[in-house]
Amino acid sequence: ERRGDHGAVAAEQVKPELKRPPMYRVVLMNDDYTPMDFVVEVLMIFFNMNQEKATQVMLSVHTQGKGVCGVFTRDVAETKAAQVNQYSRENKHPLLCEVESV
Ligand code: TYC
Repeated sequence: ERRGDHGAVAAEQVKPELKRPPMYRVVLMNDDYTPMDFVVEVLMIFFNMNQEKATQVMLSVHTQGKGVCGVFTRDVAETKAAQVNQYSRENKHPLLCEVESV
């Protein structure tokens, strides 16, 4: 059966199965107070980066003002951003993580 073709009869009423869901960027915002080491730790814990990659991304956010931590489906992006913000508040840092659509 052809992809997205749910049979000849229904073919014109039924949408094809959409393979690519909308994607969302998880971005980290710079601030003047969160320690660099904490940001690196966050990137390693929540975005599975190694220390070298996490350091690169942290420094890019530090100099550019914001930076992309990863691109995910909506639920995953929202969950990661919420986890980062909760972890930052628990540790009394103002680090802000946001979600934006790609
Ligand atoms: N600007 C912070 C400092 O100088 C470091 C920092 C980097 C903070 C990235 C937030 O998303 C951030 N300590």
